[in-house]
Amino acid sequence: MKLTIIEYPDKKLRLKSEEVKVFDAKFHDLLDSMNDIMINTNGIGLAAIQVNHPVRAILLNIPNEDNEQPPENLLELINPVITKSSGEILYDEGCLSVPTFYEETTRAEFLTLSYQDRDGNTKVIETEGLVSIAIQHEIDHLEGILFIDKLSYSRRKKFEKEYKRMLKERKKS
Ligand code: Y12
Ligand code: CO
Repeated sequence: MKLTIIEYPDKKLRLKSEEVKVFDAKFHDLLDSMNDIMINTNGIGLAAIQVNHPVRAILLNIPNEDNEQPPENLLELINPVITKSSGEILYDEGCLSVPTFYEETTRAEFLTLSYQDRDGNTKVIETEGLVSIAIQHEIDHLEGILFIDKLSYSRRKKFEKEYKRMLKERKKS
């Protein structure tokens, strides 16, 4: 399946994603194609809405100590729900849909997450650190929320100016 990543300020990123109810070959093809584009664009997390599919599916592949993302480390989280969260952690977040921009964001450090796998089996995991950060970032996408929405008013204004300039420069080259 040919996919492209939607970038801010595309309004489609604001859609609320729908629950996945059918776990068929077409859905598996979407997940496989999402993984291809995530890895090929140096992403570590991707929500289906970022490739124009407003369904509650997210992928994560956090690089290991050697900065590799082996396929066995891929997490496919379908219809994820955070049932418990605690602690606080700060991280310089980036997003494939907001290229070139990074900003420190505060998230919960520890999560309990309920989700379904690609075949619809329900699972529960406990996460910490970067995995928790990535999960919260991606679940926000399912609600149409971007990490730039969490910026202060003045920081957001600065971001909008810099981002517009980046898009203009990119168009020229
Ligand atoms: C911690 C914080 C946020 C997440 C969400 C997932 N974010 C990403 O996967 C970000 C990827 C990213 C990749 C970039 O590299 C390229 O585009 C080649 C990038 O660089 C530029 O835009 C120039 C920015 C973001 C997970 C964990
Ligand atoms: Co993102």
